[in-house]
Amino acid sequence: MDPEGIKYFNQRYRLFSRYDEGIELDHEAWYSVTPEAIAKHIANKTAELLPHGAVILDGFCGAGGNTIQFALSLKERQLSPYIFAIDIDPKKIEIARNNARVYGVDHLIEFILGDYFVISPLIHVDLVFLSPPWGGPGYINEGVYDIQSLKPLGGKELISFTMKNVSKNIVLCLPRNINPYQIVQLTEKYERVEIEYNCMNRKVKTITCYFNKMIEEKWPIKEVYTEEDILW
Ligand code: MGP
Ligand code: SAH
Repeated sequence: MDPEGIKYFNQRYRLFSRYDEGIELDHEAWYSVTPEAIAKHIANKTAELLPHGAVILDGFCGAGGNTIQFALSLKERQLSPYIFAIDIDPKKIEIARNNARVYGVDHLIEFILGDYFVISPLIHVDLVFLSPPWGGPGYINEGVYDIQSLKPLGGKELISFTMKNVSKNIVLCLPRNINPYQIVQLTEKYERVEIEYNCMNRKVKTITCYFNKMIEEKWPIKEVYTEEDILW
């Protein structure tokens, strides 16, 4: 195994606590899967805002790190959800289905092999979750990550497509080295976004953005930030 591979393998129980029970990952999944604690946090936080029978779409499901936690969290709350998980890669659909089986939630998820941009407008959803490819593990070498480096479409196109054709209630996973002002620029007039830094062992791992109805309302908005305030 190459050193980069060893780095991810050493974190295997952080990715999936039930790793030893038959979890499968492929090359891309090793470096893209959302660590379980972060995926669980996102799922628990959004579950509080979703109605009974909510429809959730994971547009880029990968190995299932997030999909599985959505299923577990909504099941725990007896919300009888409908969960759709799309990936364009047949291998990912195979391993995500296997991993969901390990966690006992495969029967709660409809896995769809296909292109997010083709399938998503066909589903009426309450929440769309997006964790697209960032362009490989070298994303961190960009210095400040440009939101337009997201694949297969830049962040602006991804979010405008989703808001127009799928839902405005979006949760988006982004690299920790992104310029937050680029996130704010994704919103249109009267739209809002909550930007959350997800830390593990005192280190920021990822950034999660909650748009519109997915914003936790318990924190009153006290200040309006300008571009100069949040540029670093
Ligand atoms: P990382 O920076 O590659 O790992 O990814 P780490 O362990 O923080 O590296 P270190 O050397 O700085 O310690 C951090 C997290 O980002 C991963 O656990 C994934 O959850 C997420 N991630 C990384 N990549 C390359 C992607 C990606 O392409 N897409 C998505 N959706 N998530 C990714
Ligand atoms: N959140 C996932 C990781 C997602 S990685 C987890 O925790 O496991 C990003 C995924 O997007 C990859 O599996 C890749 O195959 C998929 N992908 C890339 N382009 C896509 C497209 N157009 N439609 C659907 N999935 C796509």
